[in-house]
Amino acid sequence: MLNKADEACEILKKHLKQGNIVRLISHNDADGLSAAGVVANTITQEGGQYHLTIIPRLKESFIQKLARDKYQLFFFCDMGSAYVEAISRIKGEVIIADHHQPSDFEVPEKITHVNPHLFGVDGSKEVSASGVAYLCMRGMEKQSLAGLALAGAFGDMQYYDGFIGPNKLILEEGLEAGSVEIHQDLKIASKAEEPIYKSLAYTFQPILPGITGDVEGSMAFLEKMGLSYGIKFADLGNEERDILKEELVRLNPEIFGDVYSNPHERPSLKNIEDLSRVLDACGKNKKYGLGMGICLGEKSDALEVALDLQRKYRENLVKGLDWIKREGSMVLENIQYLYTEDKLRKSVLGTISSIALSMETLDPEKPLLALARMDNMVKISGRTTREMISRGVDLGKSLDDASKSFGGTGGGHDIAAGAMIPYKEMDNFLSLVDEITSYQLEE
Ligand SMILES: [Mn+2]
Repeated sequence: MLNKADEACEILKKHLKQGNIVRLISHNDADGLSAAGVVANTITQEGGQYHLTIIPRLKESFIQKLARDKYQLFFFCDMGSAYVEAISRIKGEVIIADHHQPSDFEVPEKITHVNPHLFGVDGSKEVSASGVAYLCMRGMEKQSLAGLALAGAFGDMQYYDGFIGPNKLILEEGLEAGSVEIHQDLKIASKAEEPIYKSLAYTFQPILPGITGDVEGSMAFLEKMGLSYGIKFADLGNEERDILKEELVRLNPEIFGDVYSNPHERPSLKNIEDLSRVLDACGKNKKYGLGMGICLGEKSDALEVALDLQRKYRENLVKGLDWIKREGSMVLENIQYLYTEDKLRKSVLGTISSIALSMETLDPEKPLLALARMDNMVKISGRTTREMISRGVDLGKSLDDASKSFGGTGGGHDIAAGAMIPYKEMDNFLSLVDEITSYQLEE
């Protein structure tokens, strides 16, 4: 894979040398924004120019439009591997830096397809699109971008007891270059930014029972210890920190461990997981320009605006989790589902589904489909756990198969996938996914 990435690097260098504007297309989540950030930073540093579009998903119609454009180099991040056939109709040269399952279509010579799955590397665990993009820039010595590359890996939940595979290589290069540092600390969200009761309530990874997603629970926890909950973690004394650490570790030992930071970043973004969460909030709120501004280190009020956005987003998460706690899910034989037409709930549906499973607010042994009505269509986010995957569940496959049977589209990873189907087929769709899941569990 490194050789393929180097090929991509040579092609990019060639086009930059010729003064060509790079047509960059990427995905709207934390990984896609980080990937675009890695490529865009590189192009700028090398004195080149790019034209960037961030999109929620790649569509044939969009590729058709690109095929009429006169750029010499098209660069797809975090998407494209499943659309090689359509992309092959684009006139210029193409680089695809993706980590989703590729299609079988034979890749024509003008497309440089960099995807871990083509090289026996697991793209769902070992490297995300930002990492693949980083590997493509490696020939230009871009170790300063390793922190940004790892933010994407965090965003795609690839940190699981440490980084492995290419993610580990990126980490090591970042450590060596001083763009990434590791220290042992409490893994609390937005410690430098929020009062401590919010930091704790907004810590969704790892889960703190009774505190995560529960502002009042968090306040009560701190009061019991005699800690004032209104101040920031950074302003606690050493003794207070020790007491807090001890109590939190008792709730969940995973709360203390390796924390990754980028020493060159602004204070509220130094923690790489915090950076990935801010990007996630930008993506979920369709503020792609803002997210990119942060990746590019723009010195404007972008950061303040983004942090505000993140606050509102987190409030919505807490409200959404409260809704799940109150109402629970509808349970079928092998799966369970949530359904909503509420605008705020829709905006956080996929995320609160993941959290509700990991907090065991909902039964983690049943894959969860979260359905959001969009006029006469229904958008589905599917979530399950690593435990269920080891038992055979593959949501990417079941949502792909089931949605196609009812005139919809779908797909994704085994642990998290999505689909879009006509509203009138919703019940049929649910029973089919239920049935497919039962087969998956039997195999
Ligand atoms: Mn990704």
